[in-house]
Amino acid sequence: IGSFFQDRPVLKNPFLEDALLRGYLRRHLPEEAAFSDLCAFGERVANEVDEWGRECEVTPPRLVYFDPWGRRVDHIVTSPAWKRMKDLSAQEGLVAIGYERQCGEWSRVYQMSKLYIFSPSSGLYTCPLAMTDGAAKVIKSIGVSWPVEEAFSRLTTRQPERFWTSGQWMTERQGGSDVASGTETVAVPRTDGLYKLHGFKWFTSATDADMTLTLARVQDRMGATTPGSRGLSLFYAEVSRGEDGRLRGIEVQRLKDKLGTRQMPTAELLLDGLPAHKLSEEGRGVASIANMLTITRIHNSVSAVAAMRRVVQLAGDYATRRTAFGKLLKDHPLHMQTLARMEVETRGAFLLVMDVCRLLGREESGMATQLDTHLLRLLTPVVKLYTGKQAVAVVSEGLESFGGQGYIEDTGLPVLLRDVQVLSIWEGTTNVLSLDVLRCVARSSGMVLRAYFTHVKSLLASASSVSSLAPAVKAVDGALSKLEEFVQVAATRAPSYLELAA
Ligand code: MFK
Ligand code: FAD
Repeated sequence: IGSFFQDRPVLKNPFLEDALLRGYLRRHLPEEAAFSDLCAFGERVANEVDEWGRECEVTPPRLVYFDPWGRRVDHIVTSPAWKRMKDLSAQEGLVAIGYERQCGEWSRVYQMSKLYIFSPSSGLYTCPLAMTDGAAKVIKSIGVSWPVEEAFSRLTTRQPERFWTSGQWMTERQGGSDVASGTETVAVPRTDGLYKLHGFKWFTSATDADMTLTLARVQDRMGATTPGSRGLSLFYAEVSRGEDGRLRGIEVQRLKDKLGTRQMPTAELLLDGLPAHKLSEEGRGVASIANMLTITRIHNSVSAVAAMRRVVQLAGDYATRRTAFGKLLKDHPLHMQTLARMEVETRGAFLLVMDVCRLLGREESGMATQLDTHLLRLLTPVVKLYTGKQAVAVVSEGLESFGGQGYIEDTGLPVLLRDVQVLSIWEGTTNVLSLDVLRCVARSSGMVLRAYFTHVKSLLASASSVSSLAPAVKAVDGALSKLEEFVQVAATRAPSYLELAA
């Protein structure tokens, strides 16, 4: 069988290995404690958690419909590693940090840095965490009071035994992008002020969640509902079991058979009288869940750039171990040019993502200027759509840098590609987010875009000594001169889309 065996690429502490992350945090993060925490967590990810992530992939969830005696139970069986991820997430404060605000306006940067280190090793546990964070954000924006104060405290706790995750059930068979037309689920008022939900949710991820936020149309006494966006309201429901062991008001129709994200259950759910509380005013469902979309889209972007960083790190390590044509890959200039291009894409994406996290932190700690608020609104869809696409390109290139081994399942590399493919689809596809950008530009009559380009121009001016930035300055000037034209395009295209949706 020959005597040569190739050394595998080694995952080292992803915090210590990431000079850009550490440099960025050194410049901004005031708390030394946060540094120590990230360093210790990076060690844990490399030495312990990464294995669990692999275990989640090779032991995917399965659905048990019936107990041995024929009773319907709809039990989603997940791996022990997936359960450990839940406890770890609480202990490490992966949601809590964003709400404890230990680092003031930089708390979101701290939290997202931790998730960035965690994400490629997390066995997709970042998905329930994103929705959990999004649900906490919605509750906070609506007001932490009955009936959701207990839920809020559980979503944001560091105690594993109290920690809850949340789902986000929006998509129905007719429409995931156009939820305004696509939502058929109805909410029937009960005499005690609660509602019963009836409908079918076509995609529900991390369905082992303890609660969910979802959209439905309130039925009047005649059983009629209001169509379109203005008929949608936001609901909070707990996922619980009755004394008979059955899920209350839910039947799990089946689990999806997916290209990737296989570590995590994604189910089709029949809502058959699910007890729920209405959280928004009637007809304000989409606007009320928008805060969740902002948070989950930022998490999505963090996961995208984290996957890029991981493949670059592993490819860099492999280049020091693999020999071709008599020298290590790292000594082949053409190979290193490929890795350098991946590195540049990753750095650009990282800085954009972190800037959005910074803006989120400023907004939440009351430090945001009007410009910050506009930038956060504009850049959230931009960063999500850009990094979602870019991650597929970079991770795909990254797999090639391992040659044939990049295509082999048990190296743990192909899963990286499978899992990034979803990042441009869920939480708003690229085109839908592009239209969201147009909507945002049109609604502010271009003010938000002008603010953005002016901001970029001032950043470029502060680095004017770098002559290679001259083309960028020219491009920004060009964009500013065409702004009025673009706003008109946005104003004509965005409303037609909006009318369509209504
Ligand atoms: C690893 C990380 C993983 C992350 C977790 C992933 C798990 C998977 C979870 C999912 O995929 S959940 C499903 C996600 N679904 C989407 O993202 C839906 C994509 N479609 C859109 O985003 C559409 O643009 C939208 C549904 C919002 C269109 O709905 P409408 O009702 O036709 O929109 P309309 O009428 O323009 O807006 C209604 C209100 O919401 C307006 O407020 P006002 O009434 O006060 O004017 C809008 O301004 C507001 N709004 C809409 N989008 C917003 C927003 N506000 C802030 N930010 C936004 N992005
Ligand atoms: P469609 O809306 O039918 O879109 C089809 C195509 O048309 C897309 O390319 C889209 O960009 C394009 N398109 C649509 N409208 C326009 C337009 N106006 N202009 C131009 N192009 C347009 N949803 C949840 O609610 N909760 C979950 O937990 C969840 N988990 C998911 C997990 C996975 C693994 C996947 C794959 C999806 C999940 N989803 C979930 C659903 C996801 O959010 C939707 O699939 C997504 O929003 C797209 O909706 P759709 O599938 O109905 O596609």
